[in-house]
Amino acid sequence: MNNHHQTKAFKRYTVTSALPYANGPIHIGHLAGVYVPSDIYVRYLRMKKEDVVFICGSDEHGVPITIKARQENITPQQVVDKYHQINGDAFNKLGISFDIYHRTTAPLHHETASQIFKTIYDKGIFEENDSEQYFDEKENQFLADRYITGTCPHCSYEKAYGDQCENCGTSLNPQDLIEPKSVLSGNKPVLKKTKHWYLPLNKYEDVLSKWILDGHKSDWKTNVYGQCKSWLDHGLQPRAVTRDLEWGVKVPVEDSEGKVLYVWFDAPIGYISATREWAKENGKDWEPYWKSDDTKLVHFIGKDNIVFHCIIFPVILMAEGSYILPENVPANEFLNLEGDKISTSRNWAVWLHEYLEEFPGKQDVLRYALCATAPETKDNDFTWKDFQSRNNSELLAIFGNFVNRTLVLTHKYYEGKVPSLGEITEQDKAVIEQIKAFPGIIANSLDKYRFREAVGEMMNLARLGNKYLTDEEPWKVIKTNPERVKTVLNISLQICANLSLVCAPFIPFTAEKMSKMLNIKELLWDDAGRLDLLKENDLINQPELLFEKIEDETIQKQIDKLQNTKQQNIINAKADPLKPEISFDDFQKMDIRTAIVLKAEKVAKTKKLLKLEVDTGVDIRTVVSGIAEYFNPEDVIGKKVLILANLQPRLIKDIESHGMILMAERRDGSLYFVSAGDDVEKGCKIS
Ligand code: B3M
Ligand code: ZN
Repeated sequence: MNNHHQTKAFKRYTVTSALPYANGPIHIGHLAGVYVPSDIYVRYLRMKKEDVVFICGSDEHGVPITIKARQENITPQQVVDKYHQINGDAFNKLGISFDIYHRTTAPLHHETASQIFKTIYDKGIFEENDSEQYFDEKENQFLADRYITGTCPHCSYEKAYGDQCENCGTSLNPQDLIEPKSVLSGNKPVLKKTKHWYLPLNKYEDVLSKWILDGHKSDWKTNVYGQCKSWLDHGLQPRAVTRDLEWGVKVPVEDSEGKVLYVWFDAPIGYISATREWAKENGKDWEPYWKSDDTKLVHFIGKDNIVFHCIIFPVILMAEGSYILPENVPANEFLNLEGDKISTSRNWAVWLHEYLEEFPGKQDVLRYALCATAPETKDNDFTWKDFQSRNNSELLAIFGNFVNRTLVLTHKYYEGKVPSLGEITEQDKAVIEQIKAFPGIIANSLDKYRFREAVGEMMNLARLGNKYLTDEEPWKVIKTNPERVKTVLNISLQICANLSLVCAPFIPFTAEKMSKMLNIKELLWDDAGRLDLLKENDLINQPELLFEKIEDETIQKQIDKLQNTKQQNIINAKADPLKPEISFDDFQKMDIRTAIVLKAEKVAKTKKLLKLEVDTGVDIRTVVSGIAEYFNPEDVIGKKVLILANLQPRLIKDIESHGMILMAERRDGSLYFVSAGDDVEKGCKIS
C-alpha cells in the first residue's frame, strides 16, 4: 500500500460493481448509485485503450433470498435463477457493459470462497467462539437475525428484526429484542449453544487506519472516508463470518455441519471468482487483476455497502495475504423517487425492466438523466418532470438539435460532403480552443469519479456547438458569403465528431448512431480535441433524429402509476389484528392528556426520531417520538397532541423520554397525530 496513488501509473484496471441480490429486479436507485457510473468509467478507460476488466454478477446467498423463497413457496435456487436472468438481461439492454455477469452459486465461486476461508483458517487467524443463538425448536433450526422479530427496546416498535429496528434505525442484536418470536414458526425461540469463526477486525485497526485514514484522505470521497473514520474511531469488534444456515457456501473445515459462510464474507469474493471465470473464458491470467501492485482495483457500490468494501473485505484480503486492496471505493449516496425513499417492499421504484418496455429506444435518456442528477455527494431525488426536462431541454433541444442542423445543412449545401475550412475569425479561434480543451476537462472529472460534473461538461460541448451555429446563422450568410459558411459548417462538423467521442461513455447508443452518421469508427479518447476528425470531402450520411420530445401525457402516466402504487399500498396493508383483551382497570391505569408541543428537534444519527418538549398542563417534559420520517421539527411546534403521560420513562438514544405521543398509523405506514381538536386546552384528561 503506497501513498503515491494519485501519480502512480497502473498497467491494468479491475472495476467491480456491487453484486445485486438475486431476489428482485433492478431499479433506478441501483443504476444511479452503482451501475451507470461504473459503466461510464469503464467505457472511458476502454476508449483510452486501458487493460480493464469490468466485473459484476448476482449475489445469490443470504437470508433475503431464503425469505423470498419462503414467500413464493419455491426453492432459493429457483429464486436466484429467475432474477439472475432478469437482472443480467436488463443490465445488458441498458448498455451496462460488464465483461462478465457471474453468480455466487457457481461452483467456481464456492471453490474460490472456500479456498480463501481455508487459507485464513490454516493461518490460525480466525477466532473460534461458542455463543448462544436463538433456535426454533419447531423448525429445528437456528434463526438468522432476520428470522427473529420482536419489540424494539428503544422505541417499542413491535416489528423490529434481530439485526435492526426499521422504526428508530437502531442496529440490534437478537437478544436485545423484547418478546422475541421466530418468523418461521411464530414460536418463542430458545437460546442454544453454537460455534462460529470470527474475523478479528480489531487486530487490523492500525493497518486499516494507516491505509485509509492516512493513505486515502485526499482521494477517497468524503462520504466514504467519513464512514470509515467513524467505524475506526468507534473501534472494531471481531465479526462472525459463519452462520447456522443451509443456503450458502459450506464452511470448509471439520465440525462445521449445517454451517455456511456469512454472506458478506462470500459475496465480495464473488468479484474474484467472476474474474477467474472471465479469464478462463477469454484465455487470460486472472491473478494480475487481483494480485499485482500495478493493478488499480476500484469498487463501485452504494453507501450501505461501504463498511463491507472498505473494512471487512480488505481485512479478508489482508488476512489471506496475496491480494491487492482497492485503490478507490467511490460510493454514491441514495436516490429517492418523487420525494420518497425508493422501497422494494412498497413497490415505490422505477424498475429497469419496466422502463425498457415503456420507453423503447430511450436507454440513453435514462442513463443521461440518472448521471446528471446522481446522488454523488448527498441523497438526491428523481422526478419524472426532471427526467422529461433532461430529455426535452438538453438532449433534444441542445445536443440533438445542434447535430441535426449541422448535418442537414451539410447535405443541403454540400451534398453531404465535409466542406473546406477557409479563413478563420477570432470567434472561430475561441471556439477551436474550447473544442481542444473539452476532452481534458471531461477526463479530469472522470478520473475523479465526478460523473455528474463530467456529463455536464459533455453537454457544454454541445451547447458550444449549438451557440456557434446559432450565432453564425449559416442559413442566412449562405446568400452573401458562401465561403464563410464552409468554415462554419466544417468547425460545426468537427464539434459533432468530438461530441460523438466524448459522449460515448455516457450515452453509448447515441454515440453509435453518430459514428455511423459521421462515418467515423473506432476513435480513441486521445483523438478527441482534434479539428481534423473529419477531412474535407469526407461523406456524411443522412442524419437520423437522435432524440424525440417526451410529451406531458407520457410523464403524467408514470406519475399516475406511482400514485396508484401509493393507493394500492394503503388498500393492501390490512389493518393490524386486535391485541388481546384488557380489563377496564387496565385502561384506568393510563393517564392520557391533551398537551402542546413547545419545542422540537431531530435526534442526531437517527432517521426516525424527534426530541420534543411538551407542555402537559401539569408539567413540561421531554418526549422522544419516532415521527421524524413524516414530520419536520418546525411542523410540530405548537401542535396540540395527546400524550400517555404516566408511561414509565425510557432511555431512547441516550435521551430520557417521559411519555408517548399518540399517533395513528395509516395503512401505508405513514403516521399522523391523534388530536382532541383545537378548541381543547392543555392538561385535559382523556377517559
Ligand atoms: N448484494 C448488497 C446489495 O445489493 C449486496 C452487494 C454485494 S457486493 C459484493 O446492496
Ligand atoms: Zn426502535
